[in-house]
Amino acid sequence: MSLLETPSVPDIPGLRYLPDYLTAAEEGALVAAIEQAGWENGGMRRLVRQFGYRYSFSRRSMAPGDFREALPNWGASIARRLHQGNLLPAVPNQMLANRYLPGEGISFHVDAAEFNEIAALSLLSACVMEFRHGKTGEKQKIWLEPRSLLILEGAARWDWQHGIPYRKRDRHAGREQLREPRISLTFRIFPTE
Ligand SMILES: O=C(O)CCC(=O)C(=O)O
Repeated sequence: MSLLETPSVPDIPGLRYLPDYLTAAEEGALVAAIEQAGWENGGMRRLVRQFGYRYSFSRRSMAPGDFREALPNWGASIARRLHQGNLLPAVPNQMLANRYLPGEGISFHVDAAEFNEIAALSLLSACVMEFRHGKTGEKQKIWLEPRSLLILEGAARWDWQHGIPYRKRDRHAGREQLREPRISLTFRIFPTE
């Protein structure tokens, strides 16, 4: 394998990758529901829409008073499924949709400390997600396919930053893969007790 290719799943403790977590019909229904809910221009280089607790990107924090609305039914059923399938320790009460056009990404970051475990669904397009260890700088990559689920807990959640490079194509499986518009749906738990 060439050095430029993306290995399948990196060996990072606490990282779990579940391909085909959703059916194509479920993916289509989720995309339609998100598009109908509409997007916010949060001043970032991608569109977002938050549901449930609203994290303040400008304040970089969240507090109990930041609860706005229950998750809509279509999100609540995925949230329950994540908990019932033992993928998350509680039913997530925050959901963030991100919309990336080809060329857009998200800088390396560790999610806000107010949340604990994270689950992220990929919809519509594949892309590379990169991981960078906070202390050693070691880098790893994962190829996120549409309809897959990524779980980050433990070291993968706290010791490694994750990000999506700002570019229009990724190299995977020996060839250049053009990105399509991609939506991710991130489920997080804001402990309230
Ligand atoms: O788009 C993704 O899969 C990841 C999104 C993310 O890292 C975030 O919302 O903090």
